[in-house]
Amino acid sequence: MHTQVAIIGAGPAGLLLSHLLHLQGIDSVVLEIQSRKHVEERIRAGVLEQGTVDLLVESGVGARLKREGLVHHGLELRFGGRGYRIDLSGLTGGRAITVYAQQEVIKDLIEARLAASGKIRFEVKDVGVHDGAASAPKVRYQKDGVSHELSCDFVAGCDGYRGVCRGSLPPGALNFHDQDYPFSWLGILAETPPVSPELIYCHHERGFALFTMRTNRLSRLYLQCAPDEDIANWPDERIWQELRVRLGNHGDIALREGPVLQKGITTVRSFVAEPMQHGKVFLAGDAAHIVPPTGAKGLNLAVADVRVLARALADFYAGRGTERLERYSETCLRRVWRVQRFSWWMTSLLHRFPDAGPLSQRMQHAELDYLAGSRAAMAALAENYVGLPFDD
Ligand code: FAS
Ligand code: PHB
Repeated sequence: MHTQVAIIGAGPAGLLLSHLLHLQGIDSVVLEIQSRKHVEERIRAGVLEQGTVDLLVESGVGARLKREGLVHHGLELRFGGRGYRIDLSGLTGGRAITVYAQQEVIKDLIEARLAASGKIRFEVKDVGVHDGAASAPKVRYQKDGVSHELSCDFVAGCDGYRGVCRGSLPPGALNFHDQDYPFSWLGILAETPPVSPELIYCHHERGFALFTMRTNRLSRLYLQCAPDEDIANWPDERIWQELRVRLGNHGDIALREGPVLQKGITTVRSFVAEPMQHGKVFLAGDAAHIVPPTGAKGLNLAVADVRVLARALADFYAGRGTERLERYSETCLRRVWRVQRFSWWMTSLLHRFPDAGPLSQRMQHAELDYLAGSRAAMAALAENYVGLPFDD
């Protein structure tokens, strides 16, 4: 079987790419190791940048997002016993973020692909990319015990951090930049109203905490924990107790407990693979880069990558040349490093570093104090948080 673009991975990067290519009349096949149910129920991101929302709406998959998404014009930083609101929209000429769960974006994209007879192969096995540098790459895979070979013009590696595409490239083809942070995030999804209508990022001597949500009845709550933490050490009541302590006792808000529907621990890492292309293989999203979740950027960066890749492939198939394809990596990496820097900065600002001495703790407080009192500093945070405008 032949297709123009073989897409590995049905996460936000792979599905949105397949959708954007379809709008340009370009054929693709999406190969996914998990089931449809699994990818539609997997709990991940929750915050969409302005540019991500605009692209989903403009490309025709944003109707439910517009109806059900929670638009936030601000967020709160909490430290030293009080809260400071960052007026995101006021500081960015009206741009905002939207709280809408990643799995809802996935459901909307799968629905749109299948309604347009899009080809998504779920529950495939042993996916392998071959001849990625040749003129006609091939992707081999197993489905229901049968071997398949998909020939294509291009391969889009949208298979996440633990996928196969990055590893399918010849040794030395890519350089890697990697940094693990000395902590992880323990996250829960709980059936309880959010403590506040906007996100609250807490810096506390016992560690970072984040109070976010999915809906007006579903809260998403995160605690900084040890990098090798065992979730078994965290019964629900200990999680609630620790959240309460880090939130602090402020008359205006109260954390109400509720049934914990899901809990898990996420690694906090910065990772970049350069370049993001080799031959006919193009990496996008978590397959090429991981950002610490503090800046809420992972999903949004995946969207930014496939927006660039879809335009470059559209140029190629429309006979407008290969210039955008040749500049794919350079174009994406400019945004990737800006977003890496912002995510590292938010992480450094708000977490407790186990080995930090009194001097760096004072510096951290001075930075928080400066931020809380400087419109210019708040504007820099706001501009990055709502999402930097797309370069092209
Ligand atoms: P994904 O990992 O989402 O998708 C890759 C797909 O490829 C998966 O479906 C996988 O099953 C499939 N795959 C893997 N190997 C394969 C193979 N060999 N063959 C076929 N398919 C294969 N980001 C934000 O922007 N905001 C947030 O609030 C936020 N919160 C997060 C919270 C958590 C707990 C986590 C873990 C991440 C969070 N992120 C957040 C980041 C996250 O959203 C990712 O950046 C996003 O899922 C990246 O999308 P993809 O690149 O499509 O990769
Ligand atoms: C989330 O809602 O899951 C979320 C929000 C903001 C972050 C990270 C995660 O920085």
